[in-house]
Amino acid sequence: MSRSFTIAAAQLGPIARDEPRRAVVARMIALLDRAAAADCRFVVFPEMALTTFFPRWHLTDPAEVFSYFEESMPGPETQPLFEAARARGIGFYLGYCEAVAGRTGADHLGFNSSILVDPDGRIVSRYRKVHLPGNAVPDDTLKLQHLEPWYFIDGDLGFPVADTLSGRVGMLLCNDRRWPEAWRMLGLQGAELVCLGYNSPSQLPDNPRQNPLRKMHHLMPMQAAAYQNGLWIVAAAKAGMEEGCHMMGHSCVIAPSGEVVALSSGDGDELLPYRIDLDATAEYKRFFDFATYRRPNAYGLLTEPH
Ligand code: CDV
Repeated sequence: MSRSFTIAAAQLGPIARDEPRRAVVARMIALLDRAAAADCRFVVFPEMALTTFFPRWHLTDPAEVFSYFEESMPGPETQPLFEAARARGIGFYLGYCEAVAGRTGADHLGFNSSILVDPDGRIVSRYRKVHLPGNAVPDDTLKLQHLEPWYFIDGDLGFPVADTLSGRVGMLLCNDRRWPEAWRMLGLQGAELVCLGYNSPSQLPDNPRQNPLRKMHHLMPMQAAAYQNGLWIVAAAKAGMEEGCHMMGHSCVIAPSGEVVALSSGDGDELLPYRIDLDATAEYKRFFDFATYRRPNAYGLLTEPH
């Protein structure tokens, strides 16, 4: 199978608090139609792609919190997405909230997860977000809450890499992209492509000095990570004004050179196809040649708690 193929970031515009899964899945299938027309083999959907980004609120009704989680994947409402992708011969990355059986209450009901589904419709890998940003307990004095450590359990699967799409493919979720350790864990396993979905507000009302830097702080760590680990990155946003919070778009494809080779232009549902060649990773992997040049003996602090 060729190691050169077309892949796409499938950016989603805002999802309303009361928007049913069925409607969101229909939007995703429309993006799959566009992906099929662009001859894509794989598409990357955002983090928490099936619902609104609820961790921006301190929700106290357990039933509402539970409604944002999936008890099975695929489940009755996501099965049509799997079928549509398989019928078109397209694999996908999907971010969603994974419920853990037996949990009750309004907090720690499960994981912020993603899966890789191959073009035959098989789930080949699962990731649970490691870097959960924001507050571990609600703080109603903040202008914008971000309660991932309150709603989710810390990811416990490490940083898996799957042999699929004729290469080695890893996954990350949103805030992970700002952590070099996450990328290195994937680079050390030979990842050639990393898929990442995100929900990032355009403005940080509690840290307004960072607002003009938001785009740079989004792209810069990924450009460095692509170059330093010799891998492709496809990152898909939830974009636009979602329930009063503007989510940054800027879905992108980043080459192993560190160059941003494709960037989304709008705030809505948008497909960003780009032809990648996994063999283009080789010259960068050769340059950094981890086995020869890394000095793990000098890096002890990296794995020590501080
Ligand atoms: N979903 C995220 O992980 N969002 C964070 C926010 C809190 C800044 C991000 O790193 O984009």
